[in-house]
Amino acid sequence: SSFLRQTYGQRVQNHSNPAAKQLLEIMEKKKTNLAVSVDVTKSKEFLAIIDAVGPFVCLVKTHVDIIEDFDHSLIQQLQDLSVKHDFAIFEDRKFADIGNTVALQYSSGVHKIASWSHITNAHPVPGPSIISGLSSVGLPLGRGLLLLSEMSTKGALAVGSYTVEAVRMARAHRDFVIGFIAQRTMEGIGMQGDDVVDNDDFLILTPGVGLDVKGDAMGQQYRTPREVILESGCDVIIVGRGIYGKDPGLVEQIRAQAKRYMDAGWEAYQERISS
Ligand code: 5FU
Repeated sequence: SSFLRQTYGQRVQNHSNPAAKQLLEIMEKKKTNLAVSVDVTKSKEFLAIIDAVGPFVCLVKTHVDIIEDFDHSLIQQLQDLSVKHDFAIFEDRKFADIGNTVALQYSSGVHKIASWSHITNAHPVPGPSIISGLSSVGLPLGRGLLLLSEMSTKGALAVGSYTVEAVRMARAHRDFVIGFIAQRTMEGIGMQGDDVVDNDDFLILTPGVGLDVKGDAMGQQYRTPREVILESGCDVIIVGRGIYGKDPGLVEQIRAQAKRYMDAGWEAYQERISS
């Protein structure tokens, strides 16, 4: 029995991590599997986009280190919007260092990511110690971690046995690792023998989603919500420039695009659970 045919609401009970539960509850309640990636460099634009897409998203994904006029009032405003619109926050930090260093990068510095981001992510390249380091900070705060087991870019090295080992690392740390950044379901990956049951309901959050173009000039590759959710078994579509890319100043256009992606993602999900 696969988790792919369970509803987001049914899957809440498969998780003990508070961030995973929160995300699934929001998805079920708001009927959206859309996450918006807000990669702009000015606070004002950042907040305006988030306020515009808020009603349509389960999650807002940030790269807080690209904001030029960052200060902590921005975090307060982001948190206020997350309460106003009921979405979770995911700082796409892609930690990749030794445990001691990532624990400091996660808790401290200018951004103090662990204090406000419900979910963050890490490259599995250093091995399991990156999970121990991050969980020493994040687990007591109820945070969740995604491992990058695959990437959306042309020529990505996260394939084959690297992906399999990433899944094995996650299985050994189910309290803190809630899922993956990946391009397809990780269900069954790395299981040995036909008699072993895969009891791990990981969340798959998937970037590289676009309805109008196939890629950008820097190696990004886009697939449609239908390919991602229905054909590949992912759970959340992450969309950036497809939503705010045309004119980040035009709130009505951004809202229309967010609605368009939300509808496409939800339709693909409904087809999946009823198949
Ligand atoms: F891990 C990954 C990945 O494999 N591909 C990605 O594109 C992360 N991303 C992020 O998703 C990337 O850093 C951007 O923030 C976002 C995609 O933005 P786009 O504008 O939809 O291409």
